[in-house]
Amino acid sequence: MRTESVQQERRFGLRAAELAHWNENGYLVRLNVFSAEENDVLRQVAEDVVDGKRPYPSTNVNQNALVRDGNIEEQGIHAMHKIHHPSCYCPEFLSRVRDPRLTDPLVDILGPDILGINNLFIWKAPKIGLGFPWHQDKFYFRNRFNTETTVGTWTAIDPADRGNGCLYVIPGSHKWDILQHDDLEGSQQQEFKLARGVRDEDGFAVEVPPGAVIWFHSHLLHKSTDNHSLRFRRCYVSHYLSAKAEWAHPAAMNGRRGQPVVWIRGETFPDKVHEVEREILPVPESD
Ligand SMILES: O=C(O)CCC(=O)C(=O)O
Repeated sequence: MRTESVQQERRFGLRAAELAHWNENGYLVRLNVFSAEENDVLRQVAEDVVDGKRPYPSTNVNQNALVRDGNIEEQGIHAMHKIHHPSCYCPEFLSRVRDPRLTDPLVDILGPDILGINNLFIWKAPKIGLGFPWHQDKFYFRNRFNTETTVGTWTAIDPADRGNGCLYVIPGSHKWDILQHDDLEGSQQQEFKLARGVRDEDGFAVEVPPGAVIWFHSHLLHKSTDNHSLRFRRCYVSHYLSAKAEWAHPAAMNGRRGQPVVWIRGETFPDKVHEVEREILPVPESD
């Protein structure tokens, strides 16, 4: 379906040096992409969801595993891990997920026709916020889509550093195959498995100020560490797919209700992933 008849002007596309960095390393950082005021809007909406001031599917509101498992008592955002798919339920997140400052660079990597396949606002609470083990996003996304790469974007809401659990990457690992991923023991969010054989000493800490964005390839090995500081480490993550990608299998298409695919820009194609949401979704009555 043709959604936009005119070629969208791109102010924020990748410069040659950035594309070269992407091709060599599999990730890219830009500073000052979003202002403190803009990020504060997202932070406030996310807090309103946690405080029950916004309708939101309760299944998409996930507590920190230590709180969830009864090991620690915390309230409000101190008890939180993430809200899932906020762009489906909150207009402020829908406009952020489509913001050209996030998506113009994607056109140079994925082409002009782009879908959103996952997004999450993450709180890493002071002292108890848990890290994510080494993983490659494609280990998960390949169960849903056939495509060379999806692209993740990671926006810092707070300063992210080694103390509060910033992102670590292994530069160049986007050229590697997808590794085996093994289950982890102990209290963690149980969303991610650990990529086998990865060495911590190969990781590079991507410390960034608020408003910075990291774009990353779906083969790129990345992780984050626990928050040992007294500060929050919040971020907003959104993942994108070319609209020329195909469903991995019919069940992936049929299972999309829990994992909505959102139109971002450009066209969709009837024989590809084209079952997309364009508007804010209703929150089920039971919530
Ligand atoms: O924000 C983090 O700490 C890690 C996020 C991450 O690894 C992911 O979304 O794939």
